[in-house]
Amino acid sequence: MKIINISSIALAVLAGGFFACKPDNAGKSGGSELAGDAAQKVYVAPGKHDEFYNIVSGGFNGQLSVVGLPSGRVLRIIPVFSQFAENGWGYSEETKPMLNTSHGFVPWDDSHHVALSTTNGEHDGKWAFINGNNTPRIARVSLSTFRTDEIIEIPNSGGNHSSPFITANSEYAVAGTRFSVPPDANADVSINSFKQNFKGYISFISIDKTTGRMGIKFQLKTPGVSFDLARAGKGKSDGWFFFSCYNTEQANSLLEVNASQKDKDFILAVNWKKAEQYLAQGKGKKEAAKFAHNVYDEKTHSATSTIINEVMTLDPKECPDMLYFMPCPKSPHGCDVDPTGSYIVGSGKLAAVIPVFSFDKIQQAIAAKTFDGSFDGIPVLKYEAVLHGEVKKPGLGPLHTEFDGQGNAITSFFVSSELVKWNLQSLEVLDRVPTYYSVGHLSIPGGPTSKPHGKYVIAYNKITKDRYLPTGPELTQSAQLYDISGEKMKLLLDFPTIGEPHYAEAIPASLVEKNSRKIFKLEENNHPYVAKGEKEAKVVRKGNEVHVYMTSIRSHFTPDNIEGVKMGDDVYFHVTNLEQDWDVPHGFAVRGANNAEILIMPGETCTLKWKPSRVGVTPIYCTDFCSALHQEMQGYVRVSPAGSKIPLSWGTGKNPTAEAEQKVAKR
Ligand code: K7E
Ligand code: CUA
Repeated sequence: MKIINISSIALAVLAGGFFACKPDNAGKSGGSELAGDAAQKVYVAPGKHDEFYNIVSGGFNGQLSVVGLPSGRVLRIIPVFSQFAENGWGYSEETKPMLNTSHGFVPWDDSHHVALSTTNGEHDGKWAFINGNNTPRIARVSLSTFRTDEIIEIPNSGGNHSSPFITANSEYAVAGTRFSVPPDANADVSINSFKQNFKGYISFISIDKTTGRMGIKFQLKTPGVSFDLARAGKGKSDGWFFFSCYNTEQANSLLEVNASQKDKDFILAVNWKKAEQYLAQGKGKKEAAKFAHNVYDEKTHSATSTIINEVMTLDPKECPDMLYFMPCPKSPHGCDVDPTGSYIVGSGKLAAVIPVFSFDKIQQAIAAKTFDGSFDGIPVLKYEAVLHGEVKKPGLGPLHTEFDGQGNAITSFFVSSELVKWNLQSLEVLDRVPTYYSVGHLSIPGGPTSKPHGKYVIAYNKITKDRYLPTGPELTQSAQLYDISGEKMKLLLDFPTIGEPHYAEAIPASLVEKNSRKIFKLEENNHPYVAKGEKEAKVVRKGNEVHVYMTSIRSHFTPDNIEGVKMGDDVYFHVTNLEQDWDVPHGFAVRGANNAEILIMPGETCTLKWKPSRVGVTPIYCTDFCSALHQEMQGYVRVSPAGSKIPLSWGTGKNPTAEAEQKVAKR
């Protein structure tokens, strides 16, 4: 009884503090902060392009969206971890392997963080990386095709939240496990044995410079805590990585209370160059693990999934001087590194200050062994010794910080619903603006890089209440765009988002648009079922499989009449789009297909599997309005009873049955 009382008081205190969200001047149509020339600043005239691509996580929809800034116009949804019936992602035979995991086919995930590739700490416009939290995965998306090219599963991990964050030269993307877990190879242990058996694994995923190909280079077996967010060092701190950790209490139940006990949790500083040295010295151990690695090949237009059965691990106990804990008040969420790499900003969700750590001081403290004891064998650096200073009374519930490249930082405050700008040197608060409401992440174009592009900050809000037309119990989540070019931040625009945007990055259009892919070359199409011209179109029976090598071009399919399919057959429509013009996809759908349509890009081959459910003639059609005669782009498939003698026949512009019957008669 007593215990319950204490818990509920603690809960009430925490919940009360944590869920208040409206700023003082809430309810006004946007506050006095709305810039007078806001409309002009976000207006992108018809036919004109936006200045930035905003690559936005879809949260629980497992996708990415691409938004133009400053207009807020949605340009594309890129399916990543979730099936997408709009274009057949995860439904087409070619893309199904992309969603394979060690748990089998997993067609959904929860995505939080986007990371754009960098070279020398600056955006290079090549790839976007994004995490799947639930079934731990990292995906790589091409910024040339705007498609998911690769997905790698992370073993020894649960709730892949501290992920993916990348090093300055995109050598690695890291993934820190949110849930500490027992090693996959020996996981049947008592939950109560958390402190002995559970580990907080951090994975270093290598990225090939030219192809982008990922691989798990090694995992660090760190103490059982919860990793929340991370950033790589850059400039002077290149070679280091910083991870915020909570639940240093190592609780395994009622974390809301039990993981909020300590005054300070930690930021883990990882010397990853040192880890590489230990690896080269042979300190790594291969451990059994099981994870999928899925790669999409642009030439075969098909994905393959490979299951890998071991992973290289490094035990910090055998690798001294590689890891250090820094105390950080209290339950830190964001952990951000400024453009010069000199400062590491921790954001304690339950803290009243923002601690700013100095990389130089961290190095000095390590050299002088200014420790404050150790945690599970890892030295804890003395808080005061590594602190650059604290931002006092910044707001309530700091979550994330980005940088404007002018020596300032902007931090989001979930509880007090505001963005607060402060100076990195003086730690003085310079400006604050309300957000509507409960801002989570924020993004400055180039904010996490060595060279922020500045100009705007975008707040990604969790709650919108009265800001939009109501749509029933579920309201849109939203982004708010602020001008940060002047001394004061000025609200310019609200725009709704797709799913829950946790993090997003923005990149100048000039770095991306020139590389945008227009078509896939037909002569380079190595799909095993390609038909490179109408003459190659055919229908082939292999037992009860019927393979249709179909072509599409404005405005017909070849073949568009097919007979001889029987009940019990599995019909594979392999559709090649013969077009070699930009922006001319064709779609394909067949009545009764219980999966999706497919949308085939110029030069590509895509396969829809269909199992007929009844005898009769079934229409097929193109689903994408491709020409004035799109509505004529249709055909029929005749399905006869199992055991029927109707021969397999096909054609376009002729009567396939009559021809087939003639052939049969001649024999
Ligand atoms: Cu939304 Cu980055 Cu998952 Cu903070 S996290 S808000
Ligand atoms: Cu092809 Cu419509």
